Amino acid sequence: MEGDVGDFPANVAKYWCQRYLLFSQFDDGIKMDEEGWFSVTPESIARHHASRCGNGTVVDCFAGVGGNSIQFAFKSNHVIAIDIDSQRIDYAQHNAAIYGVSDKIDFINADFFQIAHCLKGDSVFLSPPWGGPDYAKVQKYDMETMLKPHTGSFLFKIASKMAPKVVMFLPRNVDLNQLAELALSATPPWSLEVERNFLNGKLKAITAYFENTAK
Ligand code: MGP
Ligand code: SAH
Repeated sequence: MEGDVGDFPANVAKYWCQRYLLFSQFDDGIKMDEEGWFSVTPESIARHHASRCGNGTVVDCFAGVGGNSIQFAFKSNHVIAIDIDSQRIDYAQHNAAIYGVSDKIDFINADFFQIAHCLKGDSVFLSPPWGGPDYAKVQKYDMETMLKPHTGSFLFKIASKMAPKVVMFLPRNVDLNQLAELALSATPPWSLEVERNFLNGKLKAITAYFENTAK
């Protein structure tokens, strides 16, 4: 994707201006689409997620254009990247090749919820659609009504059967009480650590790390 900020629609231009924060190798031919632009995890935050997920198998359930999967591939032995959108998972594979890590990743074009029962890993990473950039218009983001395509509690329930560690990347205005409720909903309760992710001094998002400490 080449050009000048004026070549992009206003809703994408804001993200194009931040392109090197999203992908430091952007100019090597990174491919994006509109949802990719507003959803991709900035590279330094994705690198941090990867450092926290360890070197075992990581399942990236909503891979998008690959921002997180690429960084997981640098740190872990095996990454499973899933996306329901066939063009976006193709872009993820293309982008991973630019970073030289596509051989570490299995790319699956599927509805995560249809295949979740077949998947196991050491960590499960969830960065689902938040309902678009309008997520920031409400004071408190409600995971039970605003996350797509399913509620936060449904997501956690499915993911917690796949691995002893579940990591959720969520809006900066998410209701923290709801995160505590998720951790307490497991039997026995899982531990929860909530992290605020800043980029150049600006709060971008929140990451919740849930762990089954009984295992
Ligand atoms: P943002 O709030 O749209 O951007 O998203 P920014 O630059 O903080 O906007 P500002 O106008 O408040 O300054 C911040 C970050 O959240 C993005 O870079 C993405 O990493 C992430 N993000 C945003 N959305 C809408 C989604 C989403 O729907 N899903 C996921 N997984 N991540 C998102
Ligand atoms: N972390 C990613 C961005 C994820 S955006 C990155 O850094 O690039 C959320 C993604 O979830 C979108 O690409 C969307 O196509 C995908 N998605 C939505 N519903 C899905 C489902 N049921 N199964 C798998 N992927 C889904």
